[in-house]
Amino acid sequence: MKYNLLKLLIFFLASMTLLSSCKRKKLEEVVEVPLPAKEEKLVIGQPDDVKASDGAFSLTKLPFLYNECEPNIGILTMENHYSKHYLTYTNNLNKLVSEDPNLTDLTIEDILKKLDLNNLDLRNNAGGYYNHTFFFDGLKPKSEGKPQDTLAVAINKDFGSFEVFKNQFIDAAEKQFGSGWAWLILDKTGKLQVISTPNQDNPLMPKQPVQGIPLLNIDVWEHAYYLDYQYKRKRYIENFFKIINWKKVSDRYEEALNNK
Ligand code: MN3
Repeated sequence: MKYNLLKLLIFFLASMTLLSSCKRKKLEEVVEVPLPAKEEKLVIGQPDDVKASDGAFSLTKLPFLYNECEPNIGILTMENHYSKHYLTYTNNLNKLVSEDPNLTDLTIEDILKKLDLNNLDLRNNAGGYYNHTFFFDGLKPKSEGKPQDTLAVAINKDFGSFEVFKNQFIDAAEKQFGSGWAWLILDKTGKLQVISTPNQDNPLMPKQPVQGIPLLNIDVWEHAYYLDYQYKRKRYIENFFKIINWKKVSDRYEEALNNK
């Protein structure tokens, strides 16, 4: 009797041990993931360390660190956008300018205004340089929310209210098919308008449906938001309103009025 009880106890303990080792094995199989190789580790530098090639144009200084617009624009998106995409447009433009004597000493605005739209290399890279410089200059980690000065008055006058303007801007940016930009501009009649442009085109270029002086822009190429928002472009555009530098936009408006 005693012997049988001992046997039973041994059998029970052995079963438990076997069961728990099986469980452990199963668990190990499920959680085991390959560790990243050393070369896959991400290195994120500083915006000030990024330098364009020698030439007519340099990068605008990013007015904040890569992580400072989080969570509205993530650190990886900002780093890629500034140090890879923007840098490439700038270096390409410098090369094109160095090869074409007609472009020597022109401002970027003059290059765009005199552009031959059939010159796709210059159109894409001069556009890309201008649009990105303008975009990064207009960002601020903590936005004022909305303008408070003469621009605010003009927005109320031309759109009816800030909310109407905001909805129009979000709509234009969301509906721009494929890659492109949405803009707030001052048109030739002195009226504010919301427009969008495809690819790297912008409202300074010839033969645009609406030409005008840019005041605010948003990049809706997928590289500008896809890591953070995937297909939810509208969420990105809505959150963009949390990082607009309205003081900068107002300064641009005053300058545009003075230059008209
Ligand atoms: Mn871009």
